Amino acid sequence: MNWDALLAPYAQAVEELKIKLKGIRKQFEYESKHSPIEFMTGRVKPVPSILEKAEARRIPLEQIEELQDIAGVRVVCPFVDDIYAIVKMIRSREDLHVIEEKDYVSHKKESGYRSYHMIIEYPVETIHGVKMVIAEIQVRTLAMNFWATNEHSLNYKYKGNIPADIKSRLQRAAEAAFKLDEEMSIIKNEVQEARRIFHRK
Ligand code: 0O2
Repeated sequence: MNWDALLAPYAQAVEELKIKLKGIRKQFEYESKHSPIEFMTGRVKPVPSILEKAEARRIPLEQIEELQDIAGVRVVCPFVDDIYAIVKMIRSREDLHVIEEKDYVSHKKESGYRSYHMIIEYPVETIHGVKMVIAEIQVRTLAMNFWATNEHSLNYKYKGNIPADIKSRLQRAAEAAFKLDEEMSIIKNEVQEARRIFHRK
């Protein structure tokens, strides 16, 4: 398998999507409005993780492109409302097509995971013409991201079998993150104004 050739359009999609999302953030800044984007990251799934996921899902190598998160972009927002603002913006874009949405913000996963996932189809121009690439956009708050990043590391460390005591602490941490998002939403206007004053300095 020529992984470099296979993954090249995915890498290009990730870079282009990151630039476009940065564009949204900049526009909000120019208009000195609250930006719903705190930061974003993107990655192409490493080959060993692709192989692991394909094996777990019994996807043969020739159909590897069925995996929907080979290209992944993550948008991290200050507040919960911002997630839905971003989702709306992504839905209305003409340079991509949303094919599936998973709202783990309103319906958290059993693990305690919260995030909004959008599976999109994105056209990448190649030397052979347009290639439609499937990518996953994850939209979450800073608090959700903090929780998910730590849980992901623990899952990696314990190879998916996190001990029960740590699991229950993670459940409590997920509840605390939820509460934090709720409290911050209530004082959102105050925080936004403080941020604007700070940036004007
Ligand atoms: P990595 O290392 O982030 O690439 P499904 O069949 O719908 O249940 P699917 O198709 O994997 O599952 O999609 P889903 O649920 O949208 O999850 C895909 C990605 O979401 C994961 O990618 C994680 O990034 C994130 N995610 C989902 N559930 C959890 C969770 O419980 N904890 C954390 N920390 N992240 C989660 P990968 O491939 O697992 O990993």
